[in-house]
Amino acid sequence: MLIEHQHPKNKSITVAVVGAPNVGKSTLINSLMGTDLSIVSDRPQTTRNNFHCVVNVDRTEIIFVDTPGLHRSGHEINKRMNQQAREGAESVDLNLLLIDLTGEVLKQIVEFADLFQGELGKTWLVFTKSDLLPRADELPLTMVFEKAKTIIPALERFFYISATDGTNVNEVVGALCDEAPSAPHRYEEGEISNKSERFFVTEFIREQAFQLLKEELPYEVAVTIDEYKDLRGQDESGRKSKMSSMISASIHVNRPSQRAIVIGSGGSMIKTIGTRARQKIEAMVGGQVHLNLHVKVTPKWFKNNFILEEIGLPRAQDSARVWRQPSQNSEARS
Ligand SMILES: Nc1nc2c(ncn2[C@@H]2O[C@H](COP(=O)(O)OP(=O)(O)O)[C@@H](O)[C@H]2O)c(=O)[nH]1
Ligand SMILES: [Mg+2]
Repeated sequence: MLIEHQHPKNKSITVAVVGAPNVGKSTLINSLMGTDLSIVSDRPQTTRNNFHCVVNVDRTEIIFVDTPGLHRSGHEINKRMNQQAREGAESVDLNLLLIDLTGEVLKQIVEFADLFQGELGKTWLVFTKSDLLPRADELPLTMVFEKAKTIIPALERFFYISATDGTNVNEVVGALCDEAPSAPHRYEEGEISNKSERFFVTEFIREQAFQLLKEELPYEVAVTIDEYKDLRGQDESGRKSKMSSMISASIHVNRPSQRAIVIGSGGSMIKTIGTRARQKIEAMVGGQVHLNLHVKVTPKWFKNNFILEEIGLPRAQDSARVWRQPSQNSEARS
């Protein structure tokens, strides 16, 4: 029997979506997937981990790797996020380097080349947010692209798109399908990511906290799972459980004053975060979900290795806090 994902006509391509924070990487991926899997906000550094989002077009599997935006920062969490971005662009067939047309275009390209450090493989330049400019089609983008190639020689071609109104998005997808080599699919039908539902549950909770507390709470929120019971297909005393999952999660904040903000007066804010996150989780798992949220003050969680590992950010190459055995000399360690 022929297994569908090994059909001889199948093609598969893995594409890292890279660029500065806030250029629209996650928005583009969501619009291609037709579902809001990757969380989006109008503030930078929303995406913290790299992960796969799988789109199938006829017999072509396109595996998009969403990545955190590369940016300059000495903070431990940011170093780890940059590491995720660099690793996301490793061992892929192609990179889409997204550049925000509403910002300084060449500066973004120079900055990216500078921060990426490693060797960038085959890359296509994608100018984004064309809907925000009145005449994007009249911009001298070919000239900009030629200039960009002198900075990043791996650049092969360019597109300009709007993920919001769909301009040229199909052209990019078509080009990716043409580019895809013949290969068995890496994901089986119906699989959409390499990250677990558990991961997306924490993302959806963080997304609501971000969206609802824009002004008050900048980035100082992390979400961890305390308990996750998957009840799908389980019988309880002979009857099928109505509930799909029972989930307890903690929202970590840095300071007690932030805890009060997340809880809100009379618990109103945490209730809204919970309700909205639960609706997205229910859509994902396809059933009723019981979601229990706690707000914990975990001072400096963004430097805490335990929490960082828990939210999928292992140490980066340039991590500051490397545990060293006192008896070893530096040569033996390196
Ligand atoms: N007008 C417009 N806004 C966009 C477009 N793409 C993304 N955005 C907005 O830009 C912000 C950052 O998007 P996001 O996908 O989170 O960026 P990321 O950090 O690169 O993943 C959000 O407010 C998006 O709604 C676009 O094509 N047009
Ligand atoms: Mg993102």
